[in-house]
Amino acid sequence: MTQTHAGFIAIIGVPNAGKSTLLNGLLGEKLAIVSPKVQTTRTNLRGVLTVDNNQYIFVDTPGIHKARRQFDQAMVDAAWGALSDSDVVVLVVDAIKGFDRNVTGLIESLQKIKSNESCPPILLVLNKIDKVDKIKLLPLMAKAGEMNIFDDVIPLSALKKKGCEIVLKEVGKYLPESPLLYDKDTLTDMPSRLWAAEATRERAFLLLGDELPYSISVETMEFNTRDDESTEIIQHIYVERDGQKKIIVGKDGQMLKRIGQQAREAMQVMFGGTVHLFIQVKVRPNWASDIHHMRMLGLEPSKGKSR
Ligand SMILES: Nc1nc2c(ncn2[C@@H]2O[C@H](COP(=O)(O)OP(=O)(O)OP(=O)(O)O)[C@@H](O)[C@H]2O)c(=O)[nH]1
Ligand SMILES: [Mg+2]
Repeated sequence: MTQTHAGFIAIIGVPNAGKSTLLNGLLGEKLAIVSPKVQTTRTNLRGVLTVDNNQYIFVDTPGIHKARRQFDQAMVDAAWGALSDSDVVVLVVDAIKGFDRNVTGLIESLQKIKSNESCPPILLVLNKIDKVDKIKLLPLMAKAGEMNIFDDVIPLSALKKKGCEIVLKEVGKYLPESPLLYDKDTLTDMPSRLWAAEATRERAFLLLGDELPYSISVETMEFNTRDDESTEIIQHIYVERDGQKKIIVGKDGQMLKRIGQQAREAMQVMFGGTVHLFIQVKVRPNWASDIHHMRMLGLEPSKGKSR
C-alpha cells in the first residue's frame, strides 16, 4: 500500500499579519474571512488540502495580542492551543512592519516554548513582500536567521499567491506518516452555519467604521434547504448598545441591506445555488462574556493562563 502523510499545521502570528489570506492562498479557496482590521479571525479554522498522498490540515488562528476582554483572551488561548496540537508551526510576520514589539514578544514566547517543551518545527513566513523593497527584506531575513529558532524562512505574498507553493513543499517535509484524516476532497470541517455567520461578519467588518466590528457578533439561527433546493438562512447580528443597532441598520435600512446582499453573494458561491438570507439586528449587551456564545464559536472561556 502507498504510504500517506497527514498532519496539522498551525498558522500563527500577530493580528493582521495575513494568516487568513495565507490559508486561502494555500488552499486556493476563499475559506477564511479577511479584512484590513485587526482581530478579524475569532476562532481556529481548519482548512484541508490533499495533494497526492499528502494531507495538510492547516489551522488558521486568531491573532496573538495582549487581550483585554475575556473573549479576546479566549481567542488568544485558542491560537496557542493550535500550536501545541500541531506537527508544524507557520509563523506569519508582516514584512512591512518587520520585527516590531508585538512580533518580538511573540517570538520570545516561542523561544521559551522551544527551550522548555518539545516544540514542532517553526517556519517563518515573511508576508506582504509585494509591498516591500528587496533592500529591506534582506536584513529581515538575516535577523530571522540570527534568532536561531526558525527551521526555514520563506518570503512571500499571500495576497498575490506568490510563494505559497514553497510553503507546501517545506511543510510537506515534516508531515508525519499517517492515514489520511479527512476525505481527499474535504475543504474544512467548519459547519456551514458557522461559515455563513462568518461571511456576514466579514461584510460587516468591511462596510462598518473602525470600532463597531469589535462590538458585533453573528449567529446563524436557521439553515434550511427548501423544496426547490435553495437555502434559507436566518441570522442574528448581536450588538452591545442600541446606538450601534442604528448604525448597522443604517438610514432606511441601507447598511443592513448592503451587508446582507454581499454576504448572500459569498454564501451562494460557497454553497452553490440560491440563498435566501434574512438578518435581524439584536441588542445583547453581554454577548462577549456569554459562555454559550463563545462555545458556539468554538472558544473556551479563558482559565487565566497567558504567555
Ligand atoms: N499587500 C499585501 N497585503 C496583504 C497580504 N496578505 C494579507 N494582506 C492584507 O492584510 C490584511 C490582513 O489580512 P488577514 O489575512 O485578515 O490577516 P490575519 O493575520 O488573518 O488577521 P487577524 O485574523 O485579524 O489576526 C488584509 O487587508 C489583507 O488583504 C500580502 O501578501 N500583501
Ligand atoms: Mg485572520
